[in-house]
Amino acid sequence: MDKLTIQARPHAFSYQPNTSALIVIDMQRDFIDSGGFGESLGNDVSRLQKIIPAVKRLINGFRGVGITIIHTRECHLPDLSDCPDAKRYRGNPGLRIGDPGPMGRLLVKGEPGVEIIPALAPIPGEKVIDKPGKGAFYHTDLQEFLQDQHIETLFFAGVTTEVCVQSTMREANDRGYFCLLARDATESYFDVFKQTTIDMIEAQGAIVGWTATVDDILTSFHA
Ligand code: TIU
Repeated sequence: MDKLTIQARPHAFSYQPNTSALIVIDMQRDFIDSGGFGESLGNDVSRLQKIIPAVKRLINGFRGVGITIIHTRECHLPDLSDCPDAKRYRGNPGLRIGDPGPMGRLLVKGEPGVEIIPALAPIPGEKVIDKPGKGAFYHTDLQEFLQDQHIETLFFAGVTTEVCVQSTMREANDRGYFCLLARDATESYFDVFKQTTIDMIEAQGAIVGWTATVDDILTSFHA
């Protein structure tokens, strides 16, 4: 199969659709909706809601050409045995991971807050990875899944840019995957962190990976 090319930053990005996958990071109610984990940390969740249409367009585009789609959700076992104290007992939030909130226990598997928002819900056949860490490779079967599917290139979208998205891109980069982040399909609670993360990823000749807009990516399908 011929390679496709995206007008990406810091320079053009080539990939083969049949060895590519889109990873949509943590577009779950706990980060996007009011009353979840993100808001419990003092964040304005409306910032993240603004990217929903762009993420939807990206997912629909990948579905349209049959490229593998993976969704992740950050969550812990109900007994919190996979939530280290260093993660739970930090800062002074009103609620901690595992505490009951308006959408169930924060970041606990099976609770309503862990569900991916309905607008971006996975469809049958799309893989959903529950991850206890910020990176999606840590304590998950992501690496085995990608190897089984012969995936070489990963496209990224989701939240938050500098936390779970960047951690996962760095893990992927170290494992040898070509990585591209959809700049307008990711968001942070902090404007400066989003921009700085994108700058860091692209710097030094794509030290972590490439970035492009959703339009740039979708255009490459029909070149
Ligand atoms: N707090 C924050 O920015 N992010 C997280 O805690 N997790 C993810 O990024 N998914």
